[in-house]
Amino acid sequence: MKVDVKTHVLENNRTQANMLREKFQDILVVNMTGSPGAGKTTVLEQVIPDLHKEYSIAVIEGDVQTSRDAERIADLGVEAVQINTMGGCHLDAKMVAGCIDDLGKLPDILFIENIGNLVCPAEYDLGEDFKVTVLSVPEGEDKPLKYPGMFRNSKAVIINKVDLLPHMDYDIEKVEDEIKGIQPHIEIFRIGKNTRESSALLADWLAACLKKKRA
Ligand SMILES: Nc1nc2c(ncn2[C@@H]2O[C@H](COP(=O)(O)OP(=O)(O)O)[C@@H](O)[C@H]2O)c(=O)[nH]1
Ligand SMILES: [Mg+2]
Repeated sequence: MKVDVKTHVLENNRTQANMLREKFQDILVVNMTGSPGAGKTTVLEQVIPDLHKEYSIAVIEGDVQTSRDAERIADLGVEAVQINTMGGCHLDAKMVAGCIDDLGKLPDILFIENIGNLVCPAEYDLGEDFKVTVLSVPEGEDKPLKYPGMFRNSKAVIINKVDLLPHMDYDIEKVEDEIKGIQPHIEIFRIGKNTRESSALLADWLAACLKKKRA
């Protein structure tokens, strides 16, 4: 008998994720994905202070090791829980379920920062409303076409570090067209250091997603 291990693992994960989604009925859960160093934690540091004026926020931080990102988030005055996968290349729904009670009361918006990787996090449902992928200019123009699964499974993409565009050979319009070629309805946000308005747009969009879910 042939057993398709990958399908079996993903089905088990989906069952657990659906149980989480029941729990998350009244809150917005955003699974943040992207390569190591793309700027996932930095983007959270930019949007959380805006959103925290009106909403309670918590963050689950996934990392292979260390609690550095959770400490950065805790410095913003919001709750942060760290999951260390000790070598694992993605978070799964069981890991999220295992730490959700550490948060106490569920917040209005829960961010889950996934392990830095454009491959397997695309396939693991964590009970989230949607994935937001952070892509950064120094990674190069070719990443959406090389890792289409991540873009197909994301509701929004942030092209981060746009402040570096003048120093790089990077055609941002072409990259955006290629992302839309993979997923025509995707939202795209350009964010960069010293461009505050753009992270404010992302914060507004996330708040609108929460309001729509609760309407
Ligand atoms: N120039 C520039 N650097 C950035 C920007 N966002 C993040 N970085 C830098 O990129 C590095 C990785 O950021 P981090 O948020 O830790 O990435 P993560 O691994 O995806 O969470 C840090 O040194 C940040 O200061 C940006 O918009 N512009
Ligand atoms: Mg990080």
